[in-house]
Amino acid sequence: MPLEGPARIVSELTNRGYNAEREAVTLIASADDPGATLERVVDAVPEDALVVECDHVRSVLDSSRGSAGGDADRPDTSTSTGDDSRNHRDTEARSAVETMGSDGGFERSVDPSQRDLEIVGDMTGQSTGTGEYRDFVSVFRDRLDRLGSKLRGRVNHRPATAIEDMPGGSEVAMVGLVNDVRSTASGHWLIELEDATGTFPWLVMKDREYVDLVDQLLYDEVLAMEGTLSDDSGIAFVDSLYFPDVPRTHDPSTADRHVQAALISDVHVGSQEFMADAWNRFADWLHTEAAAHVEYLLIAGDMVEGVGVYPNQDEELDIVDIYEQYEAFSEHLKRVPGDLEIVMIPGNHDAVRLAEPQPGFDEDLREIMSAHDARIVSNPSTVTVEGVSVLMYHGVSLDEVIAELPEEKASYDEPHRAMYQLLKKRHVAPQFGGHTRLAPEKKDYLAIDEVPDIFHTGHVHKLGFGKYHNVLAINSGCWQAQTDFQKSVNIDPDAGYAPIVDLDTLDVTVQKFS
Ligand code: D5M
Ligand code: FE
Ligand code: ZN
Repeated sequence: MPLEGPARIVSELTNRGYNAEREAVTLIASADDPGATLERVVDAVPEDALVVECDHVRSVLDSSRGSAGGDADRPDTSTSTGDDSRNHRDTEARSAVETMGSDGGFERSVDPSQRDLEIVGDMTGQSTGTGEYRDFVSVFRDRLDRLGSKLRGRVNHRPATAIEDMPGGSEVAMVGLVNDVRSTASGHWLIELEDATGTFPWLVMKDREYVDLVDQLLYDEVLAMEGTLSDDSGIAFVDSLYFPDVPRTHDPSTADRHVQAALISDVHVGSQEFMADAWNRFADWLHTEAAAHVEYLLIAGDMVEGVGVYPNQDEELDIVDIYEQYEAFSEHLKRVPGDLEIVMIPGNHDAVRLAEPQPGFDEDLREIMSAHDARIVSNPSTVTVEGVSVLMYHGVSLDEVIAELPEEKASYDEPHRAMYQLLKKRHVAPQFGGHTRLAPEKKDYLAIDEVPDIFHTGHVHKLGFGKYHNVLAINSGCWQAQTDFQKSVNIDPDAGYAPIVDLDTLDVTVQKFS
């Protein structure tokens, strides 16, 4: 039986952390049902064993030969908990299906009953914005309320107007939005904070340790400052500065079983630069045994190239009709295994409003993209996958963070560092009025209320990942080769990679298809 050949058994054992004696592998391979035998051997080896020995295999084979009625597949309920026996049966069912593959081809077999996917923060259909000025007021007020609440316990804050009335020399603190950042003639920094009552100026002296943080500020982010009032109470000298931030003690949740998610973005179907070959290799790989544990596919926006997104973009279009682009995307999506759970959010090239938050696609587009019952949610959205919360955001604000912040804090080569800044500011798109367009809404859907376990973005077409206060930040690269624009500004995209996350450990491996 080619599928149960020794190489496959060795790799299966290695995946579970075991080395094996050669003869042990041969014994498993020559058993009646190698898949089931392997499962039983793994159950039977002592907990502290690192090597599967032939004695372990022999004792399993002997005991199944002796079992009444030949019901060797039944888990030993005397030693297994309810959950274990369920896993046991599922894996056996899986090996049974695998052996049915023709010509030695691998056939995926997953158990949907083990799946656990919950959409938490989808704002599709919730948009309340009328586009009027007062909606901008409410969205910023909501931001200050919600992100401010993460800071108010840390400082003894007062409203801006109350600070003005306090005696000179008082110790004061305030929580507010960054309204302005200016350097003074003498090289100090003046930061104007705004709250619901008004604004107050804070001075960061050039020789204070906080001066480095001034470089990292973005307009409209929420901060707390502590300091000392000047003699005339007209300004406060900053002693401390706080970001809403992610607590260093954040303890991420992980899945209870070995299951993986592929995180991708920026497919750009319809562009002449869309890399169909790389995509097909990726889709084919998902059908192989190496991807047997990949049960989720998360796509963080820019499904298609779109039309009229950038000047002269039409010169590089392969498909000029937007609906035809989505039809082609859907065909490409059909190539991935039908048993994957797929979640998609839109990006700036997609056919939804550009202002963020972007609701999920409308009915017409959902119908076109109905392949595999993908879940289509807003940008941003949070999805909980087997207990692991994933904040998905396309990433347009990253351009701004990279442009505004010093190179070592945020760059295209290390996009995950720019993501750290968003986590620190607890907001996916703090700065309003630049690249990022903000939709006026009653609620600020872009604030990061709950700390995610994984933060997934795309947009900058660069692959990068790392951990910030234990949160895994991944920017997932793209499936579009370098465009003329990118050539002109020296953006060298990471195209044709798929980062794969182990949801049980939050470890990342990168698969290359280009
Ligand atoms: O953008 C991919 C990356 O390239 C992102 O960092 C923006 C940048 N980009 C690409 N084309 C342009 C133009 N024409 N102007 C400015 N910036 C651009 P994406 O939107 O995902 O294609
Ligand atoms: Fe893109
Ligand atoms: Zn984009």
